[in-house]
Amino acid sequence: MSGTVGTTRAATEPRPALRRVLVVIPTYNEADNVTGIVERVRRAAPEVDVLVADDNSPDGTGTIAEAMARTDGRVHVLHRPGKQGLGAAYLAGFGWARDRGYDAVVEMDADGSHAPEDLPRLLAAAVDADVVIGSRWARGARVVNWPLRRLLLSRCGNLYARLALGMPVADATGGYRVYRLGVLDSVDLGSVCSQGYSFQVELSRLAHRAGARIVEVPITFAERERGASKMSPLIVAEALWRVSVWAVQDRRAAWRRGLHGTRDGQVRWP
Ligand SMILES: Nc1nc2c(ncn2[C@@H]2O[C@H](COP(=O)(O)OP(=O)(O)O)[C@@H](O)[C@H]2O)c(=O)[nH]1
Ligand SMILES: [Mg+2]
Repeated sequence: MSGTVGTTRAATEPRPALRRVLVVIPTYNEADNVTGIVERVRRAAPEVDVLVADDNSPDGTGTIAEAMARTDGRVHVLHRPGKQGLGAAYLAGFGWARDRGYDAVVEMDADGSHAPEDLPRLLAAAVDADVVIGSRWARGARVVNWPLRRLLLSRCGNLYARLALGMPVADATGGYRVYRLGVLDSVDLGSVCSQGYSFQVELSRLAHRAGARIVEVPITFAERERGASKMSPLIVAEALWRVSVWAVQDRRAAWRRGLHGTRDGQVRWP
């Protein structure tokens, strides 16, 4: 394990046991993947529940998930009216978890890039952390079969996010995570504006600023084998734009409060 950040609560300070965990899997046109991923989660971590948050996928993903939910009481489906982006699907999933008294939520892609077999390791790390990131860029992690342009995008995006926002997180854009509900309750989720993948950066930033203890656990991330990626230039542009705006806002706020930027341009929070 590596990359521990956030110090408000000491590593040794006991955190409540994670009794009820919900894995939220956002889906849009994942008919070829949804059955396999849910089955793998159930096998890898039989004690956790699964919520498929489907945006009314035209390929029938929601119907397939519904059939699984009928035969497995730990599988649930949240049918959403239409494609509204990853961020909105996760926020709806988090709300679903809070309403039902879960202790933690897990974010996981449907396409197999995030191996459910790594979940026990992530949950073990959450025993003394508020947020656990399954990290592609922590020491010991591997990225398999990703095209060079995606590798570069992820590397550069994370570097930019880290420098611009002063967050010592190696994989701020990664989407394999555990959040304790307490952390989500301590941040203003109503202020979250990201629609696409900048959602992950936005939540990292909010959690970091709230003093959450964020731990990165190395994972092996593999490119999807079936179905199409929903990544688009618009999603990249949104992330770039939002990170830049947050960076300016952070510096303005620090300046107003009379805080000093560090020599590397990062902002230290009180
Ligand atoms: N509910 C929902 N899920 C989405 C949406 N966009 C992407 N996803 C899901 O988010 C996960 C990651 O998307 P993916 O296309 O694999 O992105 P990539 O790994 O960056 O290429 C997958 O499970 C997608 O089905 C959306 O608008 N709504
Ligand atoms: Mg993917």
